[in-house]
Amino acid sequence: MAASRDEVVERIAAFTIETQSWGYVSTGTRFKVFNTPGTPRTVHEKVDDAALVHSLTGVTPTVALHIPWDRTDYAALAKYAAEQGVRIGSISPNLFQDDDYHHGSFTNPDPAIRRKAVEASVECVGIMRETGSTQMSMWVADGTNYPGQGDFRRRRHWLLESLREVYQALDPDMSMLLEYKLFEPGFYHTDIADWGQSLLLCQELGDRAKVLVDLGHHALGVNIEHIVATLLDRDRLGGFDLNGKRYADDDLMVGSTNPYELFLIMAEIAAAANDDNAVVAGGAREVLFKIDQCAMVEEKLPAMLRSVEACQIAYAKALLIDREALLRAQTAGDVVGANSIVDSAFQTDVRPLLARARERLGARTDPLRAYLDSEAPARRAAERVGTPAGW
Ligand code: LRH
Ligand code: MN
Ligand code: MN
Repeated sequence: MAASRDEVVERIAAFTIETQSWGYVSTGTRFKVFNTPGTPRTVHEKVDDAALVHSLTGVTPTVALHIPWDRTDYAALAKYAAEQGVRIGSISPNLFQDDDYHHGSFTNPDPAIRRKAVEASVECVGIMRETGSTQMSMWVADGTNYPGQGDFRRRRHWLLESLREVYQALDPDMSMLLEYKLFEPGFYHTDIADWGQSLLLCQELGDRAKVLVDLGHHALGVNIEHIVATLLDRDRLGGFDLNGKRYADDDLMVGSTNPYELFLIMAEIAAAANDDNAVVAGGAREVLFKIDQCAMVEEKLPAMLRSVEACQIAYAKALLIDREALLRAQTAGDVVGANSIVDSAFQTDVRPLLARARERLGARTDPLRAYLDSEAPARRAAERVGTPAGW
């Protein structure tokens, strides 16, 4: 049976999504960064925007930070966030923006640079303690552009050694989510190129190291839902960086061009959450759903609201798949029937269910409309004069 409408409402109300500080500022492309009025100038204003999104949607209680983009007095920021009604979520060390990382961070041939990268990451563990964060979201930007530029196995040993030191610095209630990326900034190879590379490293690190799946970090045509199912089955799915992909790491609004893919990914989550045999204890419930999108020409707050809704729509539709009928069709070899069952859940308009979930949460039934009709856009634009914060 599919979940009843009431169950869907309940589960959508309980389904939380993390927004990210860099999604509230102007990021753009390498050709031009366009600003929009009301862009935050400080990390506190980024938190204000995250809090506004949470008050409108009721489902985004945490905001992810990147260090040093968000360098500040962290204990004070955590207190400030709590006063605004949100918490600090995952923390990411930036191992890519210093000149020292010209030839890599954890895999740099220079041991002093590797040490610097480890120390920058261990500093993030301290920030996690100060802010109450329990998840380190780790992306290693290392890679090469040309054959011969680096020694794969030597680099792998350095990578593992560095990651191990950071992992061991985590408190017992903290976890490391290890992201992979097919290309960029390295175009010949990246040191953690795919889920297999990431999984192997996680297995070598320990149980609290899990794979983070960024929806934009795959080649076109890769079946991401199959990767998700496999990781769920091994209890190694740490979470998602959610965004929309047309070509690669486009960081567009979630589900904007590929809503079916997002739905099929959520279908794996919904199925695993229902099926104790498929998930090692607690697995599905611990998955982090983090938005990782960048504003190129779009207004950031509306874009974030669209993305949150896209996640909710995909999850609600996934919950509507009639699992028993699907199992019967699969068992009977009814290919078209099985596919129709999945598709008919996707075709359902779940927006009325989302509105009911928001009512239950005391949020706005149409968050985007409520934001656009409020005084917030004009107030933010009037108050936030001066230089906007960078990433
Ligand atoms: C890398 C990435 C990673 C970073 C973020 C800014 O492409 O997806 O998650 O932390 O972008
Ligand atoms: Mn990412
Ligand atoms: Mn990315």
